[in-house]
Amino acid sequence: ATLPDRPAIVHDRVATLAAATAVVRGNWGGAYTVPATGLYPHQWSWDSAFIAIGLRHLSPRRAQLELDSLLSSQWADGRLPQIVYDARRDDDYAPSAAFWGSADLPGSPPVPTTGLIQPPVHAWAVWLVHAHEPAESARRGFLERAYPRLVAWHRYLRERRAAQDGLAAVVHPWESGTDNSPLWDDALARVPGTPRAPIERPDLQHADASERPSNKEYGKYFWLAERYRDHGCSDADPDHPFVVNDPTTNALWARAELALADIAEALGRDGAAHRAEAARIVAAMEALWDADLEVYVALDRRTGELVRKATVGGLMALLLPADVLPPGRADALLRTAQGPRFLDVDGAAPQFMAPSYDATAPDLDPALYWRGPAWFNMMWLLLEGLRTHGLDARAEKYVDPMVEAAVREGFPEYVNPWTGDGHGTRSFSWTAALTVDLLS
Ligand code: 2M8
Repeated sequence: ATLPDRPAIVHDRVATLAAATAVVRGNWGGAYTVPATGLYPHQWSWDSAFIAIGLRHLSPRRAQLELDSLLSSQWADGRLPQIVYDARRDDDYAPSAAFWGSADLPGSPPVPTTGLIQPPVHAWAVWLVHAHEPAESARRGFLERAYPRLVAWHRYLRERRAAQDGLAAVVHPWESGTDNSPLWDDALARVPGTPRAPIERPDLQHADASERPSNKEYGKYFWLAERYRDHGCSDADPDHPFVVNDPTTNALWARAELALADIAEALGRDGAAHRAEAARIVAAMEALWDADLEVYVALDRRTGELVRKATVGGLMALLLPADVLPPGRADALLRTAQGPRFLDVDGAAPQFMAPSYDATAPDLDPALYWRGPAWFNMMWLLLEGLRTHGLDARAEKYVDPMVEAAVREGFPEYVNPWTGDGHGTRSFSWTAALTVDLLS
C-alpha cells in the first residue's frame, strides 16, 4: 500500500534544516531549550533528551549542555525532575515553582523544580550525543560527568518507584509524558478533582481548549500533585490513589539501561550489570503484555488490573533488540505497529504517522493531545524501533511525510495522523530537533 496522498511538496533539505534550526535556536534559554515559548517556558525532562538528540548534529557542545543542565538539577535521591523552573518566567506556567516549593523539601537541588519525574530516556540521549562526536565528548569529560548521575537516576527508579515485581510506577499522569492518555482514565476516576489551590490555566492562552486536557482533568492533576507534594515527594504514601505501571516508562528504562552499559564500557568499566538490569526489566514487563492486543499495556497498581488499551507507548519495547525480548515478541510488536491500530500499512488510507492511541478505538480523537494525534517523539522512537528490527526501508518511507508535515505546519506539537493538520502549539522544540535528526 502507498501512504496517503500528500501535497506535492518535495521539501528542500537545506531550507528545512534552516527552519528547524531556527526553531531550536529561538527556544534556547541560555543553558537549555524550552519546549515552546509561551506554553512551556521552563526546562522539561524528556523534552531535553529529544532536543539534545537533534542538537548533536548542530552543536555537540550545546547538546551536552542541554543534558548537563538537566542532570545538574538532580535531587539527592537521584530523581531527575519533570520540570526545572526558570525563575525569569515563573508566572507563565501552572503549577508554578511556588506551588511545589521544592526548596523546602529535603534533598532538592538548588534550583526550583517539580517533585515529579518523566520517562527515563536520558541515558540513551547521553549515549547518542557522545557517540556522534566521541572525541569532542571525551575532551569535555561528558560521559564521566553524566554516568554517575544517570546511575543514580536509574537507582531511584529501581529503589523508589519499583515494587517487588520490579516495574517502575508513575504517580501522576504528567510523569508518563502522555498526560491525558486513555490509559489513565480509570485510575483518575478515583482521584478527587478538588485541589486546595485555584486551578490556573495559562496554557489556554497558548493552545485551543479543545486541544488541551479539560478543567475536570486539571482539577485531578492539581489534586494529585498537591497530595504528592504534601507527602514531601517522598514516595512513602501508602494510600496515594494513582500508582500505575506505564509501558513507555518501563520500555525506555530498559533501553536506557542498555545505553548505560555502552557508557560504562566506553569509560573502561564493566557494563554487564546494566545489561542484566535491562533483561530484568524486560522480564518484569511480562506483567504488562496483552496477548490479545499484542501490545504492552498499563497496570493499575491500586486495583491490580491491566488497562487493556493499545497506545503507541505500548510498542516502545521495539527499541530493544530481539535477543533481549522474549521469543516471538518482536514479531508480535511489529505486527501491531504495522497493523490497523497504528500504521495500517496494508489499509486503504494508511496513517502517515502512528496515532498516539489505537486508530480502531471508537473514542480516538485525532486532534486531542494524547488521545489520538501523532507525536513526533513517539514516531521517531517507533522508526528507531523498526530499524532495530531490520525494517530500515519501511522506516525510511515515513521520513519525508513526517518532515513535510513538520515544516508545512510550523513544527507543531502534534498532528492529525491522517491529514497531517497541525495541533497544539507551534515552533515546538522536539518536533524541530527530531526533524534535524531525521535529515542528518
Ligand atoms: C506536556 O505535558 C505538560 C506537563 O508536563 C503539560 O501539559 O503542561 C506533555 O506533552 C509532555 O510529554 C511534555 O514533556 C510537556 C512539555 O513539552 O508537555
